[in-house]
Amino acid sequence: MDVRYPVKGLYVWFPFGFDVRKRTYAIIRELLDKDHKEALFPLLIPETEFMKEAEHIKGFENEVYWVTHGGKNELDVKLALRPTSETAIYPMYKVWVRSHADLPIKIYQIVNTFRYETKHTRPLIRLREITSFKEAHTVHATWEEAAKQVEEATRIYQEFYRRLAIPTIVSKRPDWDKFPGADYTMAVDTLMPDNKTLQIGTAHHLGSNFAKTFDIKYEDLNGEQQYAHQTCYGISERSIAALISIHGDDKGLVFPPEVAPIQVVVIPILFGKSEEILKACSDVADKLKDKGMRVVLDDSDERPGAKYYKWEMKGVPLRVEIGPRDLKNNAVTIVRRDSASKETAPLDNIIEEIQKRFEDIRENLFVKAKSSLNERIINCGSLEEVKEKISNGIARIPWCGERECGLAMEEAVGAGILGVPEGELGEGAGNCPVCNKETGNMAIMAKTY
Ligand code: A5A
Ligand code: ZN
Repeated sequence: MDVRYPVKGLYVWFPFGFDVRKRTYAIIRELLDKDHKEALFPLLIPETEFMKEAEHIKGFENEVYWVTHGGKNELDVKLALRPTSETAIYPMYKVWVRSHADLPIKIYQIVNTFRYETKHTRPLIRLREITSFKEAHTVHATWEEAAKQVEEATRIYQEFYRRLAIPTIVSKRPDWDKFPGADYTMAVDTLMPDNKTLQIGTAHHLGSNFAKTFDIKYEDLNGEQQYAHQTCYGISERSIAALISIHGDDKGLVFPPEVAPIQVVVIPILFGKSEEILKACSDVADKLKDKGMRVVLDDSDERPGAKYYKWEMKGVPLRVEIGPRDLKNNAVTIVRRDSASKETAPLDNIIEEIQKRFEDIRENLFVKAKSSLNERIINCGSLEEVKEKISNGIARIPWCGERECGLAMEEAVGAGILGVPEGELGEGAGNCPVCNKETGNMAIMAKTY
């Protein structure tokens, strides 16, 4: 991103970054399109709609940008730049939902949203214009169905992050940290290289809280009017922050092939006259391109070493070299960006050789990232221990689940409780460090972005 744009918290996508964004968002679109519909709602929300849901307003009022004028005229009704789109979408859902037969509705949009963030802004992670806000909004007949949808949303997000080779932890946020207006919030977090966690997705059960304020009702099978139940879930370009921070190394970017702007660079290793080698290189490049791969043939005059350096920095997953010896053996040399391994492969089988490595790279990146995450989950027996070790990763400690105890734990440690994670990570045995009650729940605590 170009960070020189003259408004705080707003950044420019360079074409290269935008390419990564496009490929990353193609994955989330692919996953959602299986049973959601994509739509597009307006950016401006009238104050009268925005102010309907009390909790929601409380949560967002300090973050809203207001449009107050049209030219020189003051507007009768101020317009909010959406910080998120509940209050833009739900007045329409009121009109769209009539009967149980209209349900469920599952719609998403990918838009920019604006939040006047007061915490330190930074590219991709905390923006005032979130440029790549993917938000889904669903409507259901019952609370239970909506709860199922929240589960489905976290499943979809985990699948999305798995495609990006990013390991995640799903947990239910403590009550004091849930989305304004929600019954509860499920969050997807990952651990960044600097040992702070990044919330890279959330799914909220809205109950019928918004249905009541926006009057979203359906006629049930008995002809009675019932309030609908809703969910919403979102991800942002934080997904790309995680992608580049978690896989990158000291040489620069490392991408899973699926989202790499360039997947293969072909480099001729020339010693003097080498028409033959150049020809072999351009044949290989063409062959791969025909298969739909994103390939660059670097036949520039730079030295091979300078070329390696340049394409490594850009995160190109595979480098194919052809030198005199390769040519003689009807082979190529393939170098992997993720592991630096160098192997010879038969030229005749080049497509399969490349495809096989693409899959290996994604797996290897995931395994590496996952073990790096696991190594930084620290089991703690006391709050002193949490405080001492939290700068090394995620601290795991028993918690009875009571609000008072949780708040006291956060206060004592100077870091947040992410929640009680799903699965084994959230299960254990011990005593709450505040009230000393026995509990089977393990909470995770971390410094967060
Ligand atoms: N309507 C729901 C989906 C919503 O707004 N949820 S949310 O507030 O939790 O935002 C969804 C996700 O967007 C968050 O989990 C976080 O990953 C990301 N996000 C929130 N604020 C952001 C900001 N200022 N910059 C970048 N990403 C942000
Ligand atoms: Zn307790």
